Amino acid sequence: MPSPFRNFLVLSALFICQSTHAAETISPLTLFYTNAAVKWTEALPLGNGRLGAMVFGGVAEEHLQFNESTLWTGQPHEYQHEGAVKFLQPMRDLLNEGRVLDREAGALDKQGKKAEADEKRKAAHAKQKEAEDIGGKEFMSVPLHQKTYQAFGDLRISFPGQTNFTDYRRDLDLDSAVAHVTYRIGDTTFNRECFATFPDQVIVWRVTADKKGAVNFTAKLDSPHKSAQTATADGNQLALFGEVEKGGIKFHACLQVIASGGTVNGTDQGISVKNADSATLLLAAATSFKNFHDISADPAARCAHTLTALAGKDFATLLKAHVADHQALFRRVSLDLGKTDAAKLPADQRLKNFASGNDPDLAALAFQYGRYLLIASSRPGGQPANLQGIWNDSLHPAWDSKWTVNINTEMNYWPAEVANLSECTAPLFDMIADCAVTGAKVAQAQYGARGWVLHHNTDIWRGTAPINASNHGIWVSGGSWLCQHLWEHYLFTGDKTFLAERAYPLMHDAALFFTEYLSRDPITGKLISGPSNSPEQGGLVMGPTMDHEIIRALFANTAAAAKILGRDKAFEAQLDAMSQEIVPLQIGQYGQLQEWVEDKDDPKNHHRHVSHLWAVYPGNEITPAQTNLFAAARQSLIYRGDEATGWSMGWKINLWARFLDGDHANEMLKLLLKPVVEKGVMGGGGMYPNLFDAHPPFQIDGNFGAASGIAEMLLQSQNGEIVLLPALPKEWPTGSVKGLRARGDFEVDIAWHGGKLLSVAVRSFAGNPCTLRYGSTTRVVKIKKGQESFWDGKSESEIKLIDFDPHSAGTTINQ
Ligand code: FUC
Repeated sequence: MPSPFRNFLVLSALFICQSTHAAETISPLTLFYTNAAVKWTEALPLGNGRLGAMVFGGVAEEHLQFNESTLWTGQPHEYQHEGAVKFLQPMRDLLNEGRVLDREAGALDKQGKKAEADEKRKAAHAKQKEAEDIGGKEFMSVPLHQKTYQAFGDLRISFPGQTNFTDYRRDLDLDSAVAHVTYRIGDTTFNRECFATFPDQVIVWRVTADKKGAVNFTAKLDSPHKSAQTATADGNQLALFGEVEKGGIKFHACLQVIASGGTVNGTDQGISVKNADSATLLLAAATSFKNFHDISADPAARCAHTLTALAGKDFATLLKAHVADHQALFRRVSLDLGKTDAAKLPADQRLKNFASGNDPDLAALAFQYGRYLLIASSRPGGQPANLQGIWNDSLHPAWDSKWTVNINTEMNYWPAEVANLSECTAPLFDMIADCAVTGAKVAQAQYGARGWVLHHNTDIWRGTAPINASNHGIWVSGGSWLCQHLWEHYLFTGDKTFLAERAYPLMHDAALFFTEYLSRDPITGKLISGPSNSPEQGGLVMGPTMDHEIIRALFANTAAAAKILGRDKAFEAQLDAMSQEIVPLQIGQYGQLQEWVEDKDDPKNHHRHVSHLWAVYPGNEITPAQTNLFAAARQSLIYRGDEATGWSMGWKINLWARFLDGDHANEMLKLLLKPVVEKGVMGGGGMYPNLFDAHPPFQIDGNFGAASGIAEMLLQSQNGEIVLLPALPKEWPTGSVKGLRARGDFEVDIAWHGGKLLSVAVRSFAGNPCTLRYGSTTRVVKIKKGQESFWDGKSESEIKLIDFDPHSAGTTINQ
C-alpha cells in the first residue's frame, strides 16, 4: 500500500480512537436510566419482529407489557364497495366544474370584480363539497373504518419486601438487544436481564442474585381483554388466553418458570419462586391468525410447540443465539460522531440537553436506535412495523396503530436499505403482495380498472378501499408509493430474482391500474390524477402534485424493470409515453413548487404533510441539477416551517439533507430530539424519555425518519453517483461511519476530520459502474465484484483497489 494512502487510513483510525476516548468508561449504544419507568413511554422496548415487550424495571414490581403483532380486532373481511364505480365520473365532473369556476373567479379578481369572484368561489367550493358528499356516501370502504391493533397482556413479577434499594440502574443495550436492571438490597446485588429472541420465538427474563437463595418473587399474567383467563399447568407454567371478540382472533400466552435452587409453586393466579439462586422466565405468545383470510390456527398449540422446542436450552444458550442473530444485522453499521462527557448522562437527561449541549453521540445513538427498532419490529415471516412498531399497551391506540400509507409506513422503512437492514423489508413486501390481492378487487369495484390500488391505510385484513372520510380517504397513491420500496430494494441489492419474481409483477399491476385510472384533464389537456387529495389537506381534488410524482416514478421504475427483465415491451412504451403526458411539476406565484395543479398554495400553510416534496425525498425527480425546481421545492419547505409533529420533522431531516444543507438538517434533528411537551395531538413533536418518537402520541415513524435522515446527511446515491458527506453539519466535524449501503450493491465506509473527507472505502458486491462524488469532485472508479476501493476525496489522489471477502463484509464491523 503506498504510504500517503496508508497514512490517511492510519489517521482516520486515530481520530476515531480520539473521539471515543472521553467516554471510554461508558458502554456505547446504551440507553440507561437511574429510575424505573413509571409511564409506558419510559419503559424500554424489546422485540423479535413478532413479540414485543416494554420493560419497566420496577424493583418491587417488574412489569413487562407485551404484544404479539397479529392480535387485532375484526376477522377476515373484504372492504371494497361494490358498484361504487358509477360515482367515479360524477365526482370527477363536479371537481372539474369547480376548477373552472375557480379559474373564472381568478379572472374576475383581475378585473377588480371582487364580489362576483367571491360568488364564483363559493360555487366552486359547493361543487367540491358535493363531490366529497357523493364520495362519502357512495365510494367509501365497507365498513367505513378499518380494525385495530391490540395490546396483548402484562407480566407482573412482584418481589416481596424489596422496597429499600440502592445503586439502581436500568438500561437497554442496543448492541446485544438485552435490557438490564441492577440494584442492591442490603449487601445483595440483584441483576435482571431480558430479551426477545427471534431464533427461539420467546421473551426471556432472568433474575440472579449474588447471595444464594435470595431470589423470591411471584409472577402473574393479566390482560386488558375482558375474555382473558389464566390457568396453571405442571406447577411451573401459567397460561393466559382469550379472544379479542366473538369469532375473532384467539390468543394464548404461556409463561414457563425455571428456578435454580429454591421452590416453584403454581396456582391459576400466579407462580411463586422461593429462596432460589436465580430464575428464568420464558414467555411464549401466539394468536390464531394465519393470514388475512384464515384465522384457524390453535394459539395454545403454537405456544406449546415453541416451548417444547426450547427443552434442554439453558439461559446462556438462548442468550448466545439471540445475540448472534441480532448482531448479524445490527453490527453491519457503526457510526461515530464523536463523544463528549454528555454521553455519560442517562438518556432522558441527554434528550433534555441535546439542543443546547454538545452531545453529537446522541444523534449517533438515535440513528442506531432506529436500526434497533426496525430489527425488533420487522423480521421475515411477520407483520411489517405498524404505527407503533409492535409496541402498544392499549385496546384503542391512536389511529388504531394500523399501517397508514400516505407517509407513515413508508417512513418506517426509509432506513432499511441504506442502513444495511435489507432483510427487514420482507414483511413489508409480504403486505404489499396481500394488498395487491385485495386492491385488485377495489380497483375493479370502485374504478372499473385492472391492476390494484391501495388508499391511505391498511390493516391486518388488508383493507385497501378508502376509509374514514372522502376528503382524505380517497387518495389513490398508497400502493404505488409502496412499490417504490420494491424498486429501491432491487437498486440497493441488485437482486434480479427478487425483481423478476416479487417486485415486477406487483409494480406492473400497480402501474396497470394507473394507466386505466388517469383521466384527460379538460382544462390542461394533460393526464391527471383524481378524485384524490394532497394528504391530508385541501379536500378532495383533481391533480394533487404528489400523486403525479408518485405515478411518474412508478411508471419510470416499472418501465426500467421491464427493460432489465426483457418483458412487456409494449407496456414499457405505454408507460414512457403516458409519463410524458401527466401534468408536469409547476412553479407557482410565490416561487414555490405547486402542491396542486392550480397555483393555490398558501405560503402561510404550516401543515405537517409536505407531500409535494416527495419528488425530492423519498423520490428523486427533483435533483440539484434542476436548479429552478430544486429552488422552488426548497422554498416550499421554508414556507412550511420547521416545527411540526414527530414524523413531519423526521421527513424534513431527510429533505434538508437532499437540499444539501447539513446545518438545517441538524437543526431539524434537534427539534425532534427534544422532550415532547404534549400540547394536543397536532402540537409539536419530540421524543419520550425512552426515545420513542412523539407525534404526539407515540408513533414510531419519527424514529425511523431520524435514522434515515442521518444516513442521508452522510451518504446519498439516488442520482447515479455515490455522494460522500453531502450534508455534513458543522457540529459533526469529525467522525466515521462504516457499513452504509449505496444503490448499485455497494457498501461504504467514510471517515472525516475537520469537516473534510479523510477516506472512503467502497466495497462492490456486483461490479456495477461507480462514480464517487465529494463536493464538486467526481471520480469514476472501476471496482470489480469483490473489490474494495479507497479514496481520500482529492481529485489528484490515487484510488486504491484491493480484494475483500464478500462473505465477511457487512457483518464484521466491531462497535
Ligand atoms: C396521518 C397523519 C397523522 C398521523 C396519522 C397516523 O393521517 O396525517 O399526522 O400520523 O397518519
